[in-house]
Amino acid sequence: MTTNKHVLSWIEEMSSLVSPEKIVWIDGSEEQANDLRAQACATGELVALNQEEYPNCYLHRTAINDVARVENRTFICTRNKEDAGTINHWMDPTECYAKLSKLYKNSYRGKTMYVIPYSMGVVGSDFAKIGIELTDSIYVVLNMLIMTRVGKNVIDALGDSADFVKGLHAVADCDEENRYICHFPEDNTIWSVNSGYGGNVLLGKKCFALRIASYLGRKEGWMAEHMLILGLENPQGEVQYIAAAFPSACGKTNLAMLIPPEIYKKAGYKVWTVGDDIAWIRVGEDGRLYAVNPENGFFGVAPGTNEHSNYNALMTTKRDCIFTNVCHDLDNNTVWWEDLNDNPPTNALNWRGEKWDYKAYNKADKVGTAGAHPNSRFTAKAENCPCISSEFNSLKGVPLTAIIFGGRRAKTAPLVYQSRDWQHGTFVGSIMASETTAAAAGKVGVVRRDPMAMRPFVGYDMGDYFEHWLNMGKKIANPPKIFHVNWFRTDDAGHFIWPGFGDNMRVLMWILARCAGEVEAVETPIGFVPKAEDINIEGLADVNLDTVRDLLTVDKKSWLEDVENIKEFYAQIGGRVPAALYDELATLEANLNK
Ligand code: GTP
Ligand code: SPV
Ligand code: MN
Repeated sequence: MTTNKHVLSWIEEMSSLVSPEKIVWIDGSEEQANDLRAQACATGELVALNQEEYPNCYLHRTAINDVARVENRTFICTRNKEDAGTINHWMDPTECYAKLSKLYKNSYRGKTMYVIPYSMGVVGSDFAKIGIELTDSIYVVLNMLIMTRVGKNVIDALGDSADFVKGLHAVADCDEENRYICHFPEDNTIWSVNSGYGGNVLLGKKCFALRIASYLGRKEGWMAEHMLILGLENPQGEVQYIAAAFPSACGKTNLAMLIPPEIYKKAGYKVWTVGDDIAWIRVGEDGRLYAVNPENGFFGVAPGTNEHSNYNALMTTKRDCIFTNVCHDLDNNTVWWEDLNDNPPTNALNWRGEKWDYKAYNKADKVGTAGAHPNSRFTAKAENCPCISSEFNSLKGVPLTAIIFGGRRAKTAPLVYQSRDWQHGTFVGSIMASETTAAAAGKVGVVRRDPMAMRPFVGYDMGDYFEHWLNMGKKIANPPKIFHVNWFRTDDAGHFIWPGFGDNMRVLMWILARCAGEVEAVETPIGFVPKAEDINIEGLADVNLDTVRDLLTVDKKSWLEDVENIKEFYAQIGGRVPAALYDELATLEANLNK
């Protein structure tokens, strides 16, 4: 496949470590993919679904102890500990290579080593970066074929260059106690061992496109962010682009594919999806920010996806899709998950592969009783999405009008507010907080600070990351305006107050009106909040002006509690938090005490 000596000698070194029976290059062809699917079906690694209803769709179950990213086993291995920062787990690179080498040793014995050359970003674009992943898992190969651009043209684009990210993955024994997801940003290297779950093993995604890429972005003057990208088209056919960072399982895929409410649809508004998880962002010649989605597919949360909440995502999963850890309907050989519809299958296997009784479902113990795991996923091709943007394959990216941060907060954060400028916007991103979700192992529903939704994904010191945001601001002549949203405020009974999903478009419309200078706002201690009457609620049954007022309140007492928590968090990040952000924090506190 290649004569590139950097590639060949690295593969030789790795294969002498893991000792595969043979080595197979993945060429991106449909024949080869079909072959691998057949092999995986023969061993039970994949289950072929009802091919009439779900053409080219498959079901996979991971090990029961391996269903989400493992943040406490994720390491940034820089030579100096300080460069990884205090929020990341750190290991000395030499020590880490030695430790993991023992786990990799002969782990491919009797197995095939698959070599996956892939590009993050359109091959030939200035944004694009190349990786090669070595894996012992067909499931990983088939997912990478959907999530990235794979094939011979990638190897051709690499030529003789040594500039590629070296990824080594082994499911090995899938031993939880010896599971490691390690990044060596100074060596362009990722080592992942003892997991078979998405975010731990599809190395192009979080490992490369965020952790390694954020490190490269700082060095090279661009940004790698945990953001969706959408285009909002008005009835005149003009499209404005918005990027939004929400933590894992907090609504990126849903917002990226939203269907406008009837009032906007009728008027001719449309929403187009450029990306649902990751944005690579550069300053364009016109001084605006341009964003691309480096991925080629969606690795989306299945539960909650239905005809009403996210019709476009549901349609995207109807062909060429791999489902992971969902419920298997044995009567029809199809898939099911909680909130897909009100008809749970009566003859089914749950995500563990056990006979499942839907009547035993108990919201308080989803993992134990649900048909589908709360973090069960679909891997679907972007090109199969009904609302995929015509700019999806754009070489130069799309210009950003607005950046949105958002968290899952039952209280405190209002439905939407606008920052005063880039520096204040950076501050707003840096103080983001959200309740934890099933996307990562650990307790669910605990509020933690998650700056820019990047807490688990920054490949270096968090304070340096904030500084990089501020520095980027100085290079952008026409910066996007920065906002914060919260779809998840609850009433005293714990129900979400805002209808969310498609109706989030109502908030986007206010955001774009602000960017165009078309609407006034109310200045509050935290930033600009809409006048309640400026959020369009026409056609909403359960929301009136008072509800909106409620959603927009800024409660000084709970914000002052937040300020104390932010001080602790900044202190935890340590000495590299920029002084400008401490100034913003002091301003916030003073505003609240006024
Ligand atoms: P990752 O893929 O983990 O990065 O997640 P994501 O940010 O793309 O989240 P996704 O859109 O998949 O949504 C996760 C969960 O949040 C699903 O269960 C959704 O049903 C729910 N959700 C999404 N948007 C909304 C909303 O506007 N309101 C409410 N109440 N729930 C939402
Ligand atoms: C996330 O957790 O933010 C995801 C899924 O997008 S994973 O690929 O597992 O990271
Ligand atoms: Mn994500």
